[in-house]
Amino acid sequence: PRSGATFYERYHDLNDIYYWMERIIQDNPSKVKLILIGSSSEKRPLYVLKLSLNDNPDKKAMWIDCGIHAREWISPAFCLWFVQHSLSFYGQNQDITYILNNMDVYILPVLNPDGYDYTWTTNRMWRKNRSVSKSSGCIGVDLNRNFDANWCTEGASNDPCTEIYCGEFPESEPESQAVADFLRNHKDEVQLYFSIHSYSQMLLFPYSCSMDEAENHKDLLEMTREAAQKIRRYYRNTYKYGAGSKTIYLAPGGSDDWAYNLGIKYSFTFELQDVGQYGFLLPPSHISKACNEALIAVKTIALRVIEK
Ligand code: ING
Ligand code: ZN
Repeated sequence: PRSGATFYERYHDLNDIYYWMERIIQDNPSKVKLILIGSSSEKRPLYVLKLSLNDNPDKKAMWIDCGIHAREWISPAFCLWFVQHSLSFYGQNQDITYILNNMDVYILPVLNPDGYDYTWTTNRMWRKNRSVSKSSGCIGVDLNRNFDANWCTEGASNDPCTEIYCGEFPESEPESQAVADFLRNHKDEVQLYFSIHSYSQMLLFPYSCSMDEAENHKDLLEMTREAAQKIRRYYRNTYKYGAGSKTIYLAPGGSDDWAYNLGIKYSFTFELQDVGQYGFLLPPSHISKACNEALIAVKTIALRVIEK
């Protein structure tokens, strides 16, 4: 590692992330709980951390998932960064204190552990999960095309050998099914949903699965506009914002659209750094700035949602 870089300024393989989770719960037993929500197609555990820093009875919650796409390494790095920031600055930083006094946080650091491990051992540019298609022998479903939101229409493929394969049916994959089941069971509590990707520097919201406008489009647009403005002001970096289909591309079966249709009306997909210079291979020296940018965007939006 670069000399002076902390744990959070490096990328970590899957086993290190599992060890990190163990340590976080051991060191913070009253604040963090480990929840097993399912297992991957290669039978790795899917763990969610629940941060609950205040026992205010009628607290709502936010959800953050990272690592749905294997090669987007800055994404799991952000989930770790967020947990570290929350635990270190609760009671110190005004915004994170206010947010955690009003919301619990469910964090899934690696939604696609099989794919993530494969990018460390075999193919750095792998995107999908690692389930085997019986018909073709090809491997992997794009988990962000496998949710039940205009599933497998334009912007996804039914060819198992492509990068945007939608799977055999909605939630055919254990990873997407575990997330969907968890959110269905917690939908009265979870008000705010984030899915973290890279790259392209965008703050996106529904819909990506069609050109329709979300019912609260104006609200979502204003929240992302404010978040992008803060990133520009504090970190001198530019993030685009808007509905997915009009800002990035038409993409059915995504988790944020599905969560939105479930009733989580504040639902976002963030595309972190960069805009293509390094792309998925963002150097570790950029982790701190990339994560701080995303953090300010999460905080800005969470504060607005709490005010509603
Ligand atoms: N981008 C997302 C993708 O899955 C996206 C864009 C956002 C799709 C929201 C659907 C919903 O293609 C990356 N980089 O993966
Ligand atoms: Zn992605």
